[in-house]
This record gives sequence, C-alpha cells and structure tokens, in this order.
Amino acid sequence: MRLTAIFLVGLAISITSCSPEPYGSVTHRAHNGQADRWIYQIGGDYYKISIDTNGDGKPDVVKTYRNDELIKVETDRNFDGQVDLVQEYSHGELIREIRDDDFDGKPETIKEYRKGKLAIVQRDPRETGYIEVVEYYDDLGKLIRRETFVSEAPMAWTK
Ligand SMILES: [Ca+2]
Ligand SMILES: [Ca+2]
Repeated sequence: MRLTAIFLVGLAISITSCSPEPYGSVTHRAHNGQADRWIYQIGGDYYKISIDTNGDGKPDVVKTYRNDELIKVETDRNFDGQVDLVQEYSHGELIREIRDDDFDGKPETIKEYRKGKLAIVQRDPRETGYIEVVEYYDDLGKLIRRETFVSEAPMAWTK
C-alpha cells in the first residue's frame, strides 16, 4: 500500500513537470554535502537513477531500470552536459552501444553484441546522420564482412 502511494506521487510529479523533480533517495557526498544521486520514477515499471560522478553537481551517468533490471546507461564522459555513450542491456548483458567518440553530440558508431560478444558494428564515419558502413564479426571477434553503402537508417541515439 505504501509503495503504491509513493509510486503515484512520483508519477504525478513527472507528469506535471517538464523536468521532473527527483522523487526519492537523493544522496550526498560525504566530503562536500552536495547531492550526487537522484532517482526519478518515469512511469510504469521504469525508473532512472542520475549520478554525478565528478562532483560538479550535474549528473553525468543516467541509469534506466525496468522492473529493477538495468536496461540502459547514458554517460557524459567529458562532462560537457551532452550524452556521448549509450549502453543498452538485456538480462544483465550488454547488447548495444552507441558512441560519440569525438564529443560533437552526434554518434558515429553503433556496436551490437550477441551473448556478450561483438557481432555487428554500424558506422557513420563522415557523420552524415546515416549509417554508411556495416561490419560483421565472428565469435572470435574477427571481421568477416564489411559493407559500404548509404543506408536509409539514421545514425541515432535511439532505434
Ligand atoms: Ca557531473
Ligand atoms: Ca560524433
């Protein structure tokens, strides 16, 4: 009963606010008293935990959970306020990774994993916004095929 009430409060906050207020468990760093972890209920069985890893007060890692299982990690590796790495998980295994390694806000590599091993890499080397290269890897991590074409599939942070 109590859990239901907490959930409803969280849901109400996220609907009524563009930038939802954290609904629980704001923790603080021992050394500076600043919050470094916020939890947001985002509806249904989903919630997010935002973490400030470098102590600047702004979150740089956001973890999304469904039914208490981690499904996505979004990371701002250079602390510029933009996500540059998205990792998607299924049953505890990394299945997909979207990377912006030059930190311009546009992803240029999507890596797909099967049973924990790299299987397919999609690349947008010129950052046109579309996938131009697809590479296939075998179980030993060896490149077995490379296709170059301009795909209609966009190079995007989400499917
Ligand atoms: Ca930070
Ligand atoms: Ca980029």
